[in-house]
Amino acid sequence: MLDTTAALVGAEAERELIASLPASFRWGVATSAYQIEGAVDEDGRGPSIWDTYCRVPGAIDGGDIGDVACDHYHRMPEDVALMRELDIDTYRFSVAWPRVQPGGKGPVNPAGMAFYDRLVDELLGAGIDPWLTLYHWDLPQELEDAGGWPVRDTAYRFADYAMLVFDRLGDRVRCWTTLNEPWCSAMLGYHIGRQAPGRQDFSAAIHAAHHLLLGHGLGTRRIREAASRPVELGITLNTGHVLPATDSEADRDAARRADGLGVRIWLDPLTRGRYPADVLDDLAARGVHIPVQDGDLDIIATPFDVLGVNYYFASYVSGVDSAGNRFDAAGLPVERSVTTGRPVTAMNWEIVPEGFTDLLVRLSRDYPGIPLVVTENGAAFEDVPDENGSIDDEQRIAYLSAHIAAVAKARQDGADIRGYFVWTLMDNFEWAYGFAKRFGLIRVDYETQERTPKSSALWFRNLIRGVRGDA
Ligand code: IFM
Repeated sequence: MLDTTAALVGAEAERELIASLPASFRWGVATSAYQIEGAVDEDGRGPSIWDTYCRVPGAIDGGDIGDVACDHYHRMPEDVALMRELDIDTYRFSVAWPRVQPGGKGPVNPAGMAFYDRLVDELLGAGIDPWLTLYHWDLPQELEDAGGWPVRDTAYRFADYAMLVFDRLGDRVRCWTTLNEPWCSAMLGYHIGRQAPGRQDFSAAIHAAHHLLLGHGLGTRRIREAASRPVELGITLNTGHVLPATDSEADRDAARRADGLGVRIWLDPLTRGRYPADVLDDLAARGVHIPVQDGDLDIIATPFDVLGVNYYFASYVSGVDSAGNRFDAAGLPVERSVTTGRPVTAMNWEIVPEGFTDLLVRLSRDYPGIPLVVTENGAAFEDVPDENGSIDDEQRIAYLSAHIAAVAKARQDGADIRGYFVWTLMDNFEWAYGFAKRFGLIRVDYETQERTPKSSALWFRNLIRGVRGDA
């Protein structure tokens, strides 16, 4: 039900909730390769679907492109030193597949792999635990040219690539995430077309979803078999938290459908080895079938150790259009986003911290026995530097405080949550929104590449110290 009355619980209550987190709680920041690295033509890196998509006229706001981004490829030691100042214990980053295996198959590119080797050593030297994501959306272009994720072979290519990285870094990296937000890869990339590769084919998106899951399962199995020391394996989902705009049957059905494609089409096969019956029915009604082959669901349901949860907002859906129709011109059931009038971030995302609590509790209840880590949470705001260049980003601090408190509340309500990572370390390339949307704890001046910690960076460091008891 749409509810606009719930408000933030208030600073004092938030502080108490946050203080209830255990000293052992894992604290970190997250980034991804294409969003920060730059150096797209260096040391043998091949093109990815994002290099291609950014060159499509009109695809990226402001015509921005990730060729240089935060120049992290050349400034990595400086960036790790900044992380150290934050007192985080974990840094979640992704490996660029086209940097270590330029065409998506074949031998490793030693120069590209060497970058991640240096990064891992730099992190360990700084006392920071590396948390490695294998795939954060930058598919090698050659694999897209061969059909991309809608094609089954891509899942096998992904597992081979995962092993190349594991063989090199598995002696020092304990935490491995196979995929980041496969919903985005499948739905935004192949159905809605608002992310690379920018295709608009619903059936292709559903095939992509299955092959992403298959790639996850194959990669998880191979890493587990090869590991000679303990590893923590997982996947990160942006499950979203979708609520019906009203209690009407049409709105509840729209929310069920959205939840089907947002949450259950991923977590049911991952944890129960089957796709949800209602999702299969909905797809069949649209003439779409998941290309499951014998044994796939066993592979997909390979046990994993941690579910990464990325949360930014809750959404409300209606099952009727503004004229009250339940079907659109193409005969498809209506699923219309509805706003509630709450405050929004610069992304126009409504701020709903209590939705975070509900989501985490729901995930723990419906998919028990899997520890959760918040692998991304954060907000873009219009940061305004003062005359000295300082950024007093109170809105971001308020957002983070409310959401960390929401995590603590979910723990009190029984959810097994082990850590929280802010999205993101520093302002970076926000995909189709380009560089205009700033999520960072650290400001980046894209002209000079100067980094300036915002007030939120100091606030986050003090929060971590307080919870650890070493304030
Ligand atoms: O920047 C993205 C990130 O790459 C994936 N999760 C959401 C973030 C904010 O949009």
